[in-house]
Amino acid sequence: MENRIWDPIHECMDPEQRRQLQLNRLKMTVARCYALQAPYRAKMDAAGVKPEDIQTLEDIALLPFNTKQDLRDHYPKGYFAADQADMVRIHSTSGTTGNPVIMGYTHKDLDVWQECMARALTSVGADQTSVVQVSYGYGLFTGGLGAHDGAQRIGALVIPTSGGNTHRQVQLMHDMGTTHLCCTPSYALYLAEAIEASPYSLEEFKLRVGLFGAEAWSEDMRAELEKRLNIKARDIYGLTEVTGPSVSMQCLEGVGMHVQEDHFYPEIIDPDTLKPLPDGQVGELVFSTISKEGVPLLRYRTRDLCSLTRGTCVCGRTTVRMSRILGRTDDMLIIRGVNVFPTQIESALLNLGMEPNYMITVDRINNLDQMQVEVEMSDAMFSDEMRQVEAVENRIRKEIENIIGISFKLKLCEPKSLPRFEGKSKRVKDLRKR
Ligand code: DLL
Repeated sequence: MENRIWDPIHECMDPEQRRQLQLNRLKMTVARCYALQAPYRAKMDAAGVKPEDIQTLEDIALLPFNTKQDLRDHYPKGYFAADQADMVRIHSTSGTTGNPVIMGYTHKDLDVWQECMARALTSVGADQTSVVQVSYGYGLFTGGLGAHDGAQRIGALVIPTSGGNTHRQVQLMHDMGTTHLCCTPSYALYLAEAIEASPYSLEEFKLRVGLFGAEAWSEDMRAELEKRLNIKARDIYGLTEVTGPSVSMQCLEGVGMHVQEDHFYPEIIDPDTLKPLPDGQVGELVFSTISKEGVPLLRYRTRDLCSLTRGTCVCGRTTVRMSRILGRTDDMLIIRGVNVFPTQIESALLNLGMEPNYMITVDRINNLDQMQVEVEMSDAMFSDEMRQVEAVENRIRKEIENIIGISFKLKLCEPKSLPRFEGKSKRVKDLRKR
């Protein structure tokens, strides 16, 4: 596959020149937020910062943070910085509690987003000869429409399947010769299972690349999906509050995700002290949108944990790269004081050659945190003798314990008995939060 670049001027820009562009855009955004976003102006006033205090990129550290709670508190339109007449679309995140977050996009915002998604698709070898199947959900979730618009912009043939109806997905993928698949990694795994159970052999498909994101996944999962689907699996990141998919994306080189820095300015902070951390250190990712009109956000705390690396990539892009997301500060489970991420269980199961179909339940019994992990057996394991099942159980327990470092209750389940996910997976039940 050829290494192509959609927008060489911005993606391969001299970093010093880019910093100048970022500073100009940051200053404009700060002025816009101060003038038009009453809740943020109040925050800046409380912090004693005026727009003219921002003279260098480092001055960004003077600005107050924004959080999801701020957006919820000012639901639905408190952060809108453009007239509703100039907004052309909304997207929304549905939290489990409280108000959802509504983000409005102007024509220009959608244009920038489409450009970013066009960059992402081009970076994984897609062009107008490609067939892009969009199996992210369409609607208020940004995945479906975001990927769709970008694929259309590069002139690819788009198959807008959205999530679900897995048999039809497989049939269309086969019959239409899908080359690029966009969905969550957990749905990609489900599709791999469905292909294996279908009358078609993998060789009959034209699939070359998967652009997977919207949830945390491990390197082991990447290897598994590459093997099971005979593709290159690449990571794509984004969030509704900043824009949607393609805030950053992995190119075919597969080393980190290129941040679309001319539009989104990233920082890594220590989530406890809130102080900026140097490149290479893992901390909370914070984004400032520097070209948005509808709902610009300064120093938005994503809660996602990762690190940043600078330097020119083999592909030629000069943009800063972020590591895989290791987890979220708020989906990290703290069990008896130990930090556990669901992706660690995923890795453990894949290391054992098992499918990463699992559920985690955490509860507090007699003041003590208890974790149960349900793991699905394969057909072969299920039909084995009891003695062998015990041996398998011990192996699984040991592998998971080695990775997470705490004891837990393991429950083996029948093949295909645990839920499959068409969008973002939900593998944790934390009963302590009742
Ligand atoms: O998930 C946007 C998106 C759609 C990204 C399709 C990629 C592909 P939200 O629903 O607002 O937006 O959720 C954002 O999802 O803060 C991360 O915690 C998580 N997330 C998104 N992409 C990745 C990724 C979309 N590649 C939240 N790796 C973010 C890990 C991801 N986590």
